[in-house]
Amino acid sequence: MSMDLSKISEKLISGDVEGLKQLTEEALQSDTNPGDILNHGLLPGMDNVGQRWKDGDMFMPEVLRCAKAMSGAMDILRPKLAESDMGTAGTLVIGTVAGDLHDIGKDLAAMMFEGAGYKVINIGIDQPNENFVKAVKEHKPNLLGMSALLTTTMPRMGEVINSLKEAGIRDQIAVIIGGAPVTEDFAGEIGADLYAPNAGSAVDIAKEYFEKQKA
Ligand code: B1M
Repeated sequence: MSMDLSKISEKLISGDVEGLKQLTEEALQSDTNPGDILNHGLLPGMDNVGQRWKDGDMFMPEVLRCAKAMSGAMDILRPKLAESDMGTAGTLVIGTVAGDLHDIGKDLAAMMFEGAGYKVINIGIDQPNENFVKAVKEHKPNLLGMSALLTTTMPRMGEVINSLKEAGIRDQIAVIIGGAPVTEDFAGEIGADLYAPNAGSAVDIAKEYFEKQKA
């Protein structure tokens, strides 16, 4: 019998790393769909954490612990999601731009894409502009994702886009950007194709974009 997935959300919100791993295993053993565990257990839990953070009801060490719990559960889910996948939706190269060490939102976005069937190449934090270009050349994704949490590092996103143009590969990919200080207007200014206000919407925004391209 499928598990009540609010238990997963609650365990995540409590930042119980080992408890969440155990519960995730139990959910899989009880034949709960891995996509449901992600979409109806982990992600609502993480959304709740984000909201509590914004409201000042949760502090940074707790947020980090919740992110660690999420990551532990994802390590268990990842292979199952890949098995249950509806085929590869595409390939995403994603990273946090140079000078920026924030990775929680970027990793959430990566997980969302992974959960939606994308092959995800997460190149990490503090990535020099040329590493994005190198990764695009190497992995030939259809989507490049960049995250920035600092107003001082946001300009790196535009620089990466310019480097892609210089390398003659800008037209081969769609660029999606996100991060707390990033806005739709900024995305337009730097010539990004897509802006996602949160990790949850990023996949839908990309899907809609690719569907429009096909039509
Ligand atoms: Co930093 N930090 N931080 N920090 N930090 C902020 C961003 C800040 C707003 C805090 C503040 O002053 N109020 C501020 C930036 C101010 C500004 O630039 N305007 C700030 C600062 C100043 C700094 C330092 C400079 C502090 C210092 O050392 N004096 C320093 C910089 C280090 C560096 O990067 N070079 C620093 C360091 C750190 C830690 C290392 C301690 C830690 C990061 C740990 C980590 O990421 N592993 C940290 C944290 C945790 C934060 C806050 C508190 C939380 C960020 C977070 O993870 N939020 C943050 C304050 C805040 O945001 N309220 C703050 C939760 C996460 C889920 O949200 O990343 O926004 P977020 O992601 C969202 C969306 O933006 C979106 O989806 C997610 C939600 O679903 N999204 C995408 C993000 N990327 C996306 C990509 C996409 C799509 C959607 O597609 C590609």
